[in-house]
Amino acid sequence: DERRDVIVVGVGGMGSATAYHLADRGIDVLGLERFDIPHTQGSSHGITRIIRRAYYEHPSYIPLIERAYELWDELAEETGRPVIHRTGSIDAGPQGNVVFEGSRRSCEEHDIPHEVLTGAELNERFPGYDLPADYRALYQEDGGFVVPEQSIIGHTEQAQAAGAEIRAREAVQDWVPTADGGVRVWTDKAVYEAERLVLAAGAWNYKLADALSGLAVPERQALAWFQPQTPELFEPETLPVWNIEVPEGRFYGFPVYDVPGFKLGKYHHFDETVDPDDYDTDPGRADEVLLRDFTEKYFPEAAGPTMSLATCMFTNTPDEHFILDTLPEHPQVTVGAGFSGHGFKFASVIGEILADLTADGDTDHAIEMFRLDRFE
Ligand code: PYC
Repeated sequence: DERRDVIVVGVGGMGSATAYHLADRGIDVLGLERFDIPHTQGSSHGITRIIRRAYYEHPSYIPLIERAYELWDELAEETGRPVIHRTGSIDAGPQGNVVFEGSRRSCEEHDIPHEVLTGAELNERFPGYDLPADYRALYQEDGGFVVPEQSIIGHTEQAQAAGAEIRAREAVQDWVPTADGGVRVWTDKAVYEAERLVLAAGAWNYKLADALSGLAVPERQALAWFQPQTPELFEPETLPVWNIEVPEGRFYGFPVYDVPGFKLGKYHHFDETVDPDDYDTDPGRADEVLLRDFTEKYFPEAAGPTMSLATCMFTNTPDEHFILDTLPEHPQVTVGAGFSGHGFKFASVIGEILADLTADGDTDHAIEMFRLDRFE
């Protein structure tokens, strides 16, 4: 095989966007995906991912989310695919809680329009919710969800249209730097060479870079979809996406879309660190019970029969902020890793950032917070 400009490892949420942005700049890209495009083995399946401008995790994410929204709208327009839906977002919890207070801080610092509601006001305005009356909720009208499978397909189509070659069912096994500053990559089917390498392999990234050891740790998650008893309260028009902290933990969820059920999950579910090649991918009774108990208490009209269950993975960093950088020992290798359960909404802009780091060695986006040297 001839030498490529760039090989992208992993053509999921982040890799497909990166392949698109590189190819769009006229760069010769080979994208390698070990499963299918799209697939359900990693972190980019399950039909819906929250997108929100109210960013309780840190105000530094706001400039990135603004660009992510622009790029999602462009992708929707250029491909005709329904990749983004606006429902409004709710970030709520007991008074003083970080989900509410952090969201309010990010909105205030960045002049993002928002409304503050009590739990009682929230329950009245959006009657699918049944939160304690004295909770605090922040409503932000631009919140909603992105559709991971559609965006992977859309970015892949766009990448291919711009000349990228994408190969699925081909697993990268190893890579080495070459004497001339490039890389050699072994898969289960072939050996390739390239000037640069992008690691966008999600939960598998730590197996491809020693520098990520202990810094991008996969964790098993579970999702449930329950049939609402009062469907009209749980439609995209009537139920904003939500992040809510309660004494049982931090949960998140969505109106009914595509799968016929109200979808929810709990952050860090059972705190189970896993090997992505060897863990229990089958959802079980304990997963279902945890999510049903929460639903019965806080969204009682949604707690009808189970429609679907699934598992997926988070890949957590120690501070739960992303890793976006080149490898210190190997500047020809770019990494996008450790999205810690809140990355998909940014996939459109992560593709642009990883393309910048790969093509130019740097980016105009503010990514200081995401560099590897913060862990030193
Ligand atoms: O970032 O809003 C979010 C989110 C919801 C579930 C996991 N992450």
